[in-house]
Amino acid sequence: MLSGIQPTAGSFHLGNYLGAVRQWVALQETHDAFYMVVDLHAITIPQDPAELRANTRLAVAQLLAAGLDPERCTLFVQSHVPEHAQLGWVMNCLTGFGEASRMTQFKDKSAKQGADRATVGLFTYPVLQVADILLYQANQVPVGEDQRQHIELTRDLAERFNGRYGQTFTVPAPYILKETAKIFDLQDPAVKMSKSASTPKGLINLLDDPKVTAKKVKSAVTDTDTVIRFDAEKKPGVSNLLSILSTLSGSPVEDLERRYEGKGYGALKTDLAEAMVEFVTPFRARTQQYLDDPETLDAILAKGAEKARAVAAETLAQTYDRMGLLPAK
Ligand code: AQP
Repeated sequence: MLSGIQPTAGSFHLGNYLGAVRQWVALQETHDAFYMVVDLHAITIPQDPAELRANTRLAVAQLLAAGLDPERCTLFVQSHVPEHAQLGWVMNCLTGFGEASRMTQFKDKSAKQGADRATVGLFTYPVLQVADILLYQANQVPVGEDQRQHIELTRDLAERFNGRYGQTFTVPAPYILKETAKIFDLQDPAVKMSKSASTPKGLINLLDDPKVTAKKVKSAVTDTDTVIRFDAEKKPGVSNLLSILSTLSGSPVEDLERRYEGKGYGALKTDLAEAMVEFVTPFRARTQQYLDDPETLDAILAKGAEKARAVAAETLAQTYDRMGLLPAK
């Protein structure tokens, strides 16, 4: 099991948590799990150095606050394991230019950057992601729906390498839960909640003041109908709220539909706002506790990098060997 998250926005948003991090926490109990803060992906767009450093620590603190346990998983920072960049280069040499050009996340992100400002790093970041996954021989990758195409690319490249040089890499599958595969913007439920595309009112940042979060939930866009029913096509706003409440409360969507029969959207929003406040209040406090203890944080990361490197170095050495790169004596 392998997954990663960017340290770019400061606070994680609700989409990051429900789409990915929540699954990471559950899966550490049953799988040999590697989770990382992907700072090398973050630098595909310009970053302020001091901010990047602070946000990397903040991302680690949030992962711990969400429930990752360094005794149960390997938690590390991507740049602490140089094999990512090294296998990334190998994968670049295996990827077709046209193949990389078809990645929709690159198209979206480069459009936001402006064609002249998008870097080669941004163009090849899906290929670095391939290396991230293959280094750990991951069977499954818990991510949101927006990452599905990158897992497909990973599968293609793993099979290509194995076909050309002999069985080397495990071919991974995406691990995407239907209910939380895509959390939508609260103001525009046609688009995914995203740190760069959402309006501030449509984006729930987990570290925001809980009062702000409650207000955003209460002003979420719904529709002119009054029935609380899950219908992603006809009632995207209400369906999004139902998915979020269902996951946070553990009640299936059908139970929620029954519970709100004959009630208005106000009741649903009030309960969801309450559930959100209940979730973010201790999350914020725990994050702050980890931030207040940088030595412990650094010790966790040092141990994580050591464990990750042991696995990554073995995969890289085998890859180089299969390809005929002369070993250093
Ligand atoms: N709206 C979402 N619904 C479900 N899952 C989501 N993820 C992101 N948005 C949603 C999942 O979160 C994980 C980490 O993604 P990331 O490192 O790309 O984080 P991000 O850059 O903060 O995500 P954004 O907001 O989507 O960034 P931009 O605006 O740059 O595109 C991944 O598993 C992702 O699927």
